[in-house]
Amino acid sequence: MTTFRLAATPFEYAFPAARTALVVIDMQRDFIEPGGFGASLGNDVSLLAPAIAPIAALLAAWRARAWPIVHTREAHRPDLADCPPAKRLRGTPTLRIGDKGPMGRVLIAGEPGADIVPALAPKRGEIVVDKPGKGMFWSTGLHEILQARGVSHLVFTGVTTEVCVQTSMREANDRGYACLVVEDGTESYFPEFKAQALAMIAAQGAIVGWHAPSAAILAAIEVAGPVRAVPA
Ligand code: C5J
Repeated sequence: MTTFRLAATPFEYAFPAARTALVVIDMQRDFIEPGGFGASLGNDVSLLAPAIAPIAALLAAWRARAWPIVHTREAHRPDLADCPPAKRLRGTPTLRIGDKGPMGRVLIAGEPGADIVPALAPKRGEIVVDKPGKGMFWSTGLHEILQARGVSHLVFTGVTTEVCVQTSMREANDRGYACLVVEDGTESYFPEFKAQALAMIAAQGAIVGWHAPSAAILAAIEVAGPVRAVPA
């Protein structure tokens, strides 16, 4: 199997073709568009949009090679049985999880706001996981799905860097995956938190994992990688 190599922080990242999943965390309307959960917490949601184009480019590359892709959504059951009061009642948002807003009930599976933004909509055959927590392994069965497909490496994108991306990456690192986060494929409502999360991840000899720009990943796979045509 081909192994791809790229310059990353804090040192070279090597990943095997086909055993590396692209993970897109929570690129949902509720976080990215006005009127959703992110806005209800007082955030400037426009800060997340720059991640969309780099993620779209990586999705195209992964799809062209038929490599595994995971999309997550932070989304709860309509009866909120999987939303602990400690989560729902925290803070003073203008809309709480489950409340009705301009994009339907906030962070509820099946509601328009819980959908992934159209530019990054999942395609048939891609793994889509609704997660009730910030991390992608809590109460999802995703580890078993990835193990069954032989996935050993994860390339992370999505929002927000220091919340659901970092939590998921730490959970993945503990489960034995070698993880890289894409610098321009992740954003935060707080640019300084994004910078700090990236620094924490790579510190101490990649204690959680690596980070690199999307261009470095695309260059590595386009130079070395065979492209397989995949029927739509
Ligand atoms: C947050 C997320 N920030 N997807 N969720 O509550 O990062």
